[in-house]
Amino acid sequence: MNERIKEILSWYSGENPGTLRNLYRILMQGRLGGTGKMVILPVDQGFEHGPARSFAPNPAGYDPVYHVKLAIEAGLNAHAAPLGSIEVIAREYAGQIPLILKANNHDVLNQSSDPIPAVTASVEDALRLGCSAIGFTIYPGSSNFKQMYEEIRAMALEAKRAGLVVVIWSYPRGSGLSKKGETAVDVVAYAAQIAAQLGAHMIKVKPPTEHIELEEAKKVYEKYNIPISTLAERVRHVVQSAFDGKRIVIFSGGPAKGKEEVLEEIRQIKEGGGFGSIVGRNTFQRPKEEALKLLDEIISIYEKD
Ligand code: FBP
Repeated sequence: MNERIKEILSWYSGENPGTLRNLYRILMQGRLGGTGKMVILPVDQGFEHGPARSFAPNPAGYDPVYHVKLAIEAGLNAHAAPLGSIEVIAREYAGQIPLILKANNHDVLNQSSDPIPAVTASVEDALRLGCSAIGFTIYPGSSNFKQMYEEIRAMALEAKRAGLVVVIWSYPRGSGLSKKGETAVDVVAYAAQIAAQLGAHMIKVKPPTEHIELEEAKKVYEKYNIPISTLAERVRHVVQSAFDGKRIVIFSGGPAKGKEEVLEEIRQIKEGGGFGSIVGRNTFQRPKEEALKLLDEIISIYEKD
């Protein structure tokens, strides 16, 4: 094991060998294996946004098999999906790429200003399907935060006992925040801290903007001159907010956008010390060859020393 992977695993030394092995698998898989960086393909958007919104731009994506093949061919570190999709692919692709079972999900058929996902899969499902990790979304800022935090507390305990990795999608949202506030730098940093304190091994957040949502926080950012003017600086601050970089923090891709815009964002995430990306729509909504090419360029950015 190289020094960087040893260092990362040392931050999790309280965990059992099963969890460390699964984390190691994710860190060692694919083209970024051994670098301490990672790129993951998440495909839960069919559930989260609806099938046509997610897959009409590239209809091959209606089939869960398409995504796991894309993740393997591109040399990614892991693939995340809800229960039904994992059940379709788990047997045929067993052992070929670490799977993250998305264990709660939300849909847009009942739009509440205080969203809360439903628990849609269990630790037992993850073990039965040979997954390395469970994935769980929390919405800090929703008035239902208490239920989500308590659900992940219970599921994380069970997952850790079973030797799985816990990945938290920490997405600020709800009546406590303005729309702009969902990606404000102070709020995203706070969301990373909350996920770390809830026991996440890996944390997924959205790239933060320069906006500061909370008045009390604003005073502190100004007083201490916390640099937040470039995305790289903001990424650095978010990573620092997750135990001074001792938790793996990765950044999501967001709605489909131009290639140059995606690549520039990745360069900044890399420069800011982000551990990698979890990119869904920007890859699977492109035709396969184009997606493979983009993923190749994304990986090349993370690969550079
Ligand atoms: P994308 O790269 O497509 O944004 O995927 C990352 C992700 O976290 C998905 O797992 C999830 O479905 C989606 O973002 C949620 O997006 P939104 O917050 O816009 O509903």
